[in-house]
Amino acid sequence: MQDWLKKVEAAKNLEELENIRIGVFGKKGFLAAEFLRMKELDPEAKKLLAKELNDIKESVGSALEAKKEKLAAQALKEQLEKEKIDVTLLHTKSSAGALHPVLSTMDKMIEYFISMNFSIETGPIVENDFNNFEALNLPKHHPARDMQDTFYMKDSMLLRTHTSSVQIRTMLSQKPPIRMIAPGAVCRRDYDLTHVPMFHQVEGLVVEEGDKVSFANLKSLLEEFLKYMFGDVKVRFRPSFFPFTEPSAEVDISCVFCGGDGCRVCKHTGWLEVLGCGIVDPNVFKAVGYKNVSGYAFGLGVERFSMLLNNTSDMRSLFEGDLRLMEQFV
Ligand code: 2U9
Repeated sequence: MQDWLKKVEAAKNLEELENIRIGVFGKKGFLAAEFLRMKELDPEAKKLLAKELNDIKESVGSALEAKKEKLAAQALKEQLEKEKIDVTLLHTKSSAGALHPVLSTMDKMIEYFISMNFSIETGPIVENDFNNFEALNLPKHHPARDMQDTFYMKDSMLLRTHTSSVQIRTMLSQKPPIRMIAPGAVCRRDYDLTHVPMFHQVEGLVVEEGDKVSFANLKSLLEEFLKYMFGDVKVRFRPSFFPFTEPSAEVDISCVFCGGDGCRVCKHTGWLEVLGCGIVDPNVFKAVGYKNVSGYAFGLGVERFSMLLNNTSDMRSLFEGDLRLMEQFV
């Protein structure tokens, strides 16, 4: 036994200690062999050997445990010493941060509308059915409410699918005239080259008493806006349909990559669709209790603008946090 204890004491590292443990306690180790030998002994000798072996088992076992703790503490100390970092040392290479391209694009949009005397309104992302759908002339069972597009939560709450719910909230709490934009995050169940499940919109709404508001007002506002964002581009309005506006239009700009000649980005049409807009549907005003008013509204996806301004081909790359992409915007 003294031999084993000496060996344990002399072990210089955890590996040596483990070899000693296997030598004593292992399947082919000292104790196993001794217990096997016991079978051949007479009862008295057997008793003596059993006691001796149990003593060895106990004292060598606890010596191993104690030594293991000591060696582990020593190993940790050595490792900490070796990997020590002086956090007070000066870092020679510092890098500047920058706004995320979606945020800087949104800021530029907000700048334009502030200059046009619009107020900035915000609202919650978790919305109720009335503000997100019902009040916007999207009755129950309308296809745009499909489970495919909307993230539903419990108690008939949902993640807003557009920021139009902010316009509804604003109309419910203020009287006309209203001249507002609602920038913010929205959520839809979509994920591919040109869609991510959380993206950003800027929507606008102008409401005046009587019939002061015209499509011509809307058209000139958006033409100026698109020239502010993209420089010298051509702008065209195409008839379209939205449940919350009537009449409605989609707005295209001449392709910012080929100047209208046709390329892969504009699918050889020379045009890029960037906005939706229209005269507010009377059903929307009815839902919020507005009478004798007229208004126009528009909506756009900020990521799409950011991608066109910065030549980004995959929308998902904007949200992967890859520094090699982000460093290009410093
Ligand atoms: C109220 C009344 C009308 C907002 C509008 C669009 C047209 C539109 C899309 C652009 C790209 C959404 O992000 S996108 O997928 N939006 O085309 N949005 S009119 O109309 C409103 C909003 C609120 C009370």
